[in-house]
Amino acid sequence: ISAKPRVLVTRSIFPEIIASLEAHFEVTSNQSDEAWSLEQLTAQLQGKQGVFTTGGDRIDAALLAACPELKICANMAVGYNNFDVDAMTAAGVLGTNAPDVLTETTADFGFALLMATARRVSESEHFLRAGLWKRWRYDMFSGTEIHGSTLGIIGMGRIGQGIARRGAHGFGMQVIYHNRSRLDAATEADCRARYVEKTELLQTADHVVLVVPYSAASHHTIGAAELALMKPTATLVNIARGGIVDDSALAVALREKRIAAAGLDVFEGEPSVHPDLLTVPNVVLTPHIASATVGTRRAMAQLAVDNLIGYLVHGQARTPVNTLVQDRV
Ligand code: 8YV
Repeated sequence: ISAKPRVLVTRSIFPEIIASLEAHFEVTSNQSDEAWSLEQLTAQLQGKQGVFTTGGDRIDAALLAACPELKICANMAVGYNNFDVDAMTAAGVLGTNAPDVLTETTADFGFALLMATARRVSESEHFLRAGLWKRWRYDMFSGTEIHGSTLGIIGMGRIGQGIARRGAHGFGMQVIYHNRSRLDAATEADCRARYVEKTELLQTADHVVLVVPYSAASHHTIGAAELALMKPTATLVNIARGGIVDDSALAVALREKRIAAAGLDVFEGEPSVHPDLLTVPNVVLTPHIASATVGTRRAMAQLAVDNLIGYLVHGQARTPVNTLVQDRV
C-alpha cells in the first residue's frame, strides 16, 4: 500500500471537511483560532504535497522554495491575491480558488451592506441602544433613496453581475458599470447594465459598489481624487478587498461629509481597521463576512477539498487559476 499524500489545513475548519480530507490524505490542521506566523506555516508545510489555504495565507516564491514537496495550494476563496501566481507557475505548483459557489450569497451581502449604508441602519441602532431616542423628528436618520436610484458597479464579474440583477430587477435601479472589458450584449441585457468610464460612473452613481479583484493595478481604485468626483449624497460599498480603497482618504471624506456614507466589509491590513474609520459615524463596518452563510462556507470548503483530491489523487483539479507547463516532481 502506498502512503497517502500529506495535506496541511492552515485554519480551523468544519470537522466534516477534515473528515473528507482524511479519507484520502494524511491531514495536519491548525486547531487554534490564531493564524500561523510565516515561520510556523513554513515549518508545518514541510513534507506536505497539498495545502488548504484561506485568503489570508500568503504563498510566494520564498515560501515555495522552502517547501519543495508542495504541489497544490487550494484557496477557500474566490479571490486569490494571496497567491503569487507567477511564482507558483514557475515552481510547478498549482493554485485553485473557489468561484461560483459564493456568488449569490456574496451579492446578497453586497446589497445588504448597500441598504444598511444608505438607510443608516448601524448609526441609528447605536443611537437607540445608547438611549438617545426620546422623540420623533422629521429628519431623524434620513437616508439616501435606493429604489429608482443609479447604481454604479466597479468590477462586473460574477458577483458584480449578481448585484446588478438585484438592483435592476428588484429595486428598479439604473445600473451602470465599469470593468476591464465590456460584457457581451446578452449579459448586459440580463443585468440591465450600461458600460461607462470610471469618471462618469463616479460622477453619476448614487451608490458605488466595488467588486473588483485586488492587484497592483486595482490598488487604491478609490482614493482622494476619486472620492472628490462622487456626489456629496453618494454612498460607497467595498466588498472586494482591502487596498482597493485608500481607507485613510475615505475616513477624511466621510468625516467632512464629502460623500454621505460608506459600507465596508474589507480593510487595508485587516483584521486591523484604520482607527479613523472606527470613529466616523457614517460608516457601516463588518468583519469580512460577505460569503459567510453556513451553506456557502461549506460549499467553498468542499470545493477546496475537491480540488485537493482532484489534483493529488486523480491529476485534475476543478477550478485551477494557473496552467502548469511542468508539474513539480
Ligand atoms: C473568504 C473572500 O471568506 O472568497 C473570497 O475571495 O474574500 C472570502 O469569501 C476569505 O477570503 C477567506 O478565505
